[in-house]
Amino acid sequence: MLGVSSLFLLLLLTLSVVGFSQHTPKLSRDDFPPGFILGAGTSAFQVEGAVAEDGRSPSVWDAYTQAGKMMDKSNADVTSDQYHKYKEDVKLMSKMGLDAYRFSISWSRILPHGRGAVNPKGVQYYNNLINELISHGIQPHVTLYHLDLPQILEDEYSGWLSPKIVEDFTAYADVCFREFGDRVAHWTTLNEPNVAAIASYDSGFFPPQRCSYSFGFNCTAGNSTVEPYIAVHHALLAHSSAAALYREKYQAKQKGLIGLNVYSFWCIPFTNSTADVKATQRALDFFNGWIINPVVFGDYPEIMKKNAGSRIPSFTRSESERVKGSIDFLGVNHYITAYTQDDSDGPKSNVRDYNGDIFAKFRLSKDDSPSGQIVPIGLPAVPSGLQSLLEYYKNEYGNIPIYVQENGFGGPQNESLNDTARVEYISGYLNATLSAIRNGSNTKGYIVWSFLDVFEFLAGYSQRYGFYHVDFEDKARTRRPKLSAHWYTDLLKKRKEMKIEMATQQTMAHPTQ
Ligand code: IFM
Repeated sequence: MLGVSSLFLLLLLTLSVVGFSQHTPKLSRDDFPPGFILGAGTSAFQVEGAVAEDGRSPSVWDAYTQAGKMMDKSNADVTSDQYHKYKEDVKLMSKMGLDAYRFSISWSRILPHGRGAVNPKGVQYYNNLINELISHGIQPHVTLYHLDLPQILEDEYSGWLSPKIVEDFTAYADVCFREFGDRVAHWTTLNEPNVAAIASYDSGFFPPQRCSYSFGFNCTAGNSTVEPYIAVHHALLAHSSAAALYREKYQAKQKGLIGLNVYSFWCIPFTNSTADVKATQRALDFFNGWIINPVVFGDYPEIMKKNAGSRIPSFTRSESERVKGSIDFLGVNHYITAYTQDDSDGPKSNVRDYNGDIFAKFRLSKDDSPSGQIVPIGLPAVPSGLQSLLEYYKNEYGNIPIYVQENGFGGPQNESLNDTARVEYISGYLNATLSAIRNGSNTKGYIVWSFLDVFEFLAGYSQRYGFYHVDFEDKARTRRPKLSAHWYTDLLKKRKEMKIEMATQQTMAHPTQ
């Protein structure tokens, strides 16, 4: 029989979670395999601010935002100010019980000229951040490049369109491995090279805003029929060169892993017609296989080579050998499932951009009107899409280790702290991840986008993904936890209490049992 004091304790425990009992995670950390990483992430440009401090030079995103090109005219000059508030942020992460914080390094903070002289203050900042994380028991998962190319390299040789980027990226990676690799066990070379190429060189939404007049928006130069393919080609060569360097020079001593990230769409046929089923496979090859086939098999998917012909570069034999097997893990960013419909009978032209080469149309929901391209973010949430995607990667790519490096819910600018939609979203996708693992997927971690509200590349400050609300009007950039932060904390930390709570609820519901 329970004594009065134990009953009181149990009542207290029950009351302490009653605030989010509706959203109490059904999952607990114990459901995941031992060593499974649960974390949250951001990226340098989106979160640091301090864009002109301590020797940092501008990136292409500084030039773009400062020229007033964002729809909301915003820039990231201060954004969430993590450069000055990293200690406060790491405390919050630690209070949440995060296993890992995924962040990226700003290339132009480390190498203000893009290459050559290292900026000691830049190195100091990342040393401070990494040390702070480690002293709080949080693993740093580091991405070397998250869209923020030093502007100086764009001006000098057009950045990712030139093969010169390979050497400069490798030299930058070398500095990072040398300076931080003794404490970093998870390196990701590039974030979303597929979306970066489409957005920068096909539609021209992102800097350097290059596209053909007939395919993109407001570009003054570019060629959407070839440049997306060229940019990805150089990205893959840069990735594999940095990975080779890491493996030859650092891995044995530092014992870390190196991976590459891909923005991973899931596609399902709009109807079960053979044409739609084939179009769906085509879309998966174009979106995801574009990046993953080379690093697993050493070449682009056959359908890409067929449809793009001479517009997609070829790997030489030695390039192919270097690219093949150049990842220890795959980083997966997942937000979208699209219904995919064949479009091979539509009007065809010999002049096609990357999107046109897919011969497919997309809808985010069955009732949408079809579009020739899918936007990289959007609703509705389809958690089963992530499960299917992870299982597809298991089956198609030899069950490679995977970290889900981004998945999260974008709320409106005036989102309330009671972000129940985010709790539901993340809980659904975590359950989907777990189902994939139970079906044999080698998924090793799940990292929520984002730890706190940040500057969004497409939406500026009009969209919020964070566990922590940031007041961008307030000079202090005050952080306030949303419901989702409490919920994730519960999932991460309170498993014992959760079990007691469940036992209590049962006792209370069935007192005689
Ligand atoms: O904020 C972005 C991130 O930089 C890249 N992946 C998608 C996120 C949400 O839009």
